[in-house]
Amino acid sequence: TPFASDLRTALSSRVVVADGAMGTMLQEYDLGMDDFEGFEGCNEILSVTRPDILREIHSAYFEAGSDCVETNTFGTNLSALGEYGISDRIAELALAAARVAREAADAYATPERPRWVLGSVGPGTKLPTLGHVTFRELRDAYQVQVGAMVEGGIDGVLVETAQDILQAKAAVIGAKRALAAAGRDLPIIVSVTVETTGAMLVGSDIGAALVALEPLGIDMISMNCATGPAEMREHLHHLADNATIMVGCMPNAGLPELTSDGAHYPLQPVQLADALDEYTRDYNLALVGGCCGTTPEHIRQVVDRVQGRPLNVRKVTPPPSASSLYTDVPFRQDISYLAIGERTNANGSKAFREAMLAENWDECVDIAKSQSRGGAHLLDLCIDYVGRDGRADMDTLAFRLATAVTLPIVLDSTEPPVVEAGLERLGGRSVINSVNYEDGDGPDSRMAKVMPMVKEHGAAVVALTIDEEGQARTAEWKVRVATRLIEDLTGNWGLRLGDILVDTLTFPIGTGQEETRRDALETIEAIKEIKRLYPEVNTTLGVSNVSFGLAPAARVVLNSVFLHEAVQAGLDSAIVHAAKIMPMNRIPDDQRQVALDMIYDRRRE
Ligand code: HCS
Repeated sequence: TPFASDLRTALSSRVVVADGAMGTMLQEYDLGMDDFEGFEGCNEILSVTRPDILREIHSAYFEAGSDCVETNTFGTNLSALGEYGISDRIAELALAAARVAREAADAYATPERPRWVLGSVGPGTKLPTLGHVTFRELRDAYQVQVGAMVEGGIDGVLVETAQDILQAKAAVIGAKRALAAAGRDLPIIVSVTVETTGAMLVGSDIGAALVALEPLGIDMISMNCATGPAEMREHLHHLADNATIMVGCMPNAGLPELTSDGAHYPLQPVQLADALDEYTRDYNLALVGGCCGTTPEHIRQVVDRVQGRPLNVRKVTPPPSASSLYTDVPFRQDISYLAIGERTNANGSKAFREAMLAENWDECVDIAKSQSRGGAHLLDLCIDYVGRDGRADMDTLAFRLATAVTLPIVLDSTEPPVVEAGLERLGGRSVINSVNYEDGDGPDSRMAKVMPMVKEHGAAVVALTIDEEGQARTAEWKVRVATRLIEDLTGNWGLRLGDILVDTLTFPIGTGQEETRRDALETIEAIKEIKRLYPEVNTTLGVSNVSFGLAPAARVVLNSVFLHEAVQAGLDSAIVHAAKIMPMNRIPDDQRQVALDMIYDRRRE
């Protein structure tokens, strides 16, 4: 039936219309200090003191034809209630608000015309990316809020007005934990706010937000607040072309104009309806509604134009990508390879290690920035160093790098708590380096500890060809472990093939040791075979290891030639010092020949 009572089913088949504003509607009422229990301006209090007003607003939207209304819980969170010193009332106020909305919805619902309640989850006033609040505090408070709203009868969760991707992640993860605890599977929508600058408050473009949020396992990405529909158009276009999940839009009634008696929203109901009519067609929007300045009259006109319109199937195949706070970076580059900067590594770079040990964080950030200038697309960050507090070092550096560099981060650590510290600081989509079977895949293995974090935070992974027997040395062994990893990560952990970067490992071939001299060759053969078996999987490699032990100039040549050969064989990305990779036409023929003979084990004794 076209009016199935399940919200998720409805959203996937036809245009669902939400309500308009709550906050600006409340401003129209003449409310006194008593209504706010003395907490002047704290709209959330009204859920217990003036449920009659909320009922009136919800009813007005249902009368106008809304399929769903939002709970009065935009500020029922840690920081917004915290401003009034009442953050201990999150559950109480969220529950009360959800009950009022539920009752209103039930009063209008009929078998033919279900009405739903979306639990509004606002951003609060403190942004984790800027260090105002920790990820964990936020996540846990959001869990409390969503848990109470579920108890109050919501049909879906709407994380809205997201200004910081990391805050939105905390909200989604908190919501998922609450839903799991309640044994419920409700749709989760994340609606981001893009300012007139074209970016979210912390500087993220819409692509960065999509790449980071979609893998969390949400149902829809939407946009709301800050602007009217006109300014949202190009961003909606991007979402329509790149989101594999549903897309929604709830604009303000235009850009607010400041007048002597407060903000005035200029967009007329028919203009909002015109825009949303066009956007639902062009971008196949599943949910539309209004934000600040919109009224039941706006919604009435939107309902008349788009409500119930069937959705087309949007078939998109966006490239698997990582993102920084600012922008997204596909794992597969059109030309050449994806360069993962290797210098921000306490084991691989002396300069970085010394800066870290001296806790000269500015210097660490400078090294990261120089990688960025040198041509890296992603940044490998490894702070593991015996005797240091890895969690603390990762916490410090990931926090700084999140805003200081525009490159997505590869969190490189053998310690699950270190990986977690990084994930809790990075708003973008990170890559975890690595998972492998060094200690097997049992319940106490690192694999079993890291993968739940990868899943919960929506990260991608480097899958390293190491098993219980050690580091895979032959092509056959490398392919065997890669296959096991790929099948495990997709089958048991639900990763997409494109979110796996298989690292086939390579050993130094110039040390004169008999047992490693064929290593580059075996690696190249393994890459070819893995790409043949799994064309969608990405491959990566720590290239510089191949030349370990040689003189610096020879290392540059061997690394560059080996990288070139590996890319020819199908290598998608490499962990390298990008600025020190030479193009083939700049390497003298005789030197290149020596390198090729080493790589393909054609050395004369
Ligand atoms: N649903 C909220 C959003 C504020 S940005 C409201 O007040 O309408």
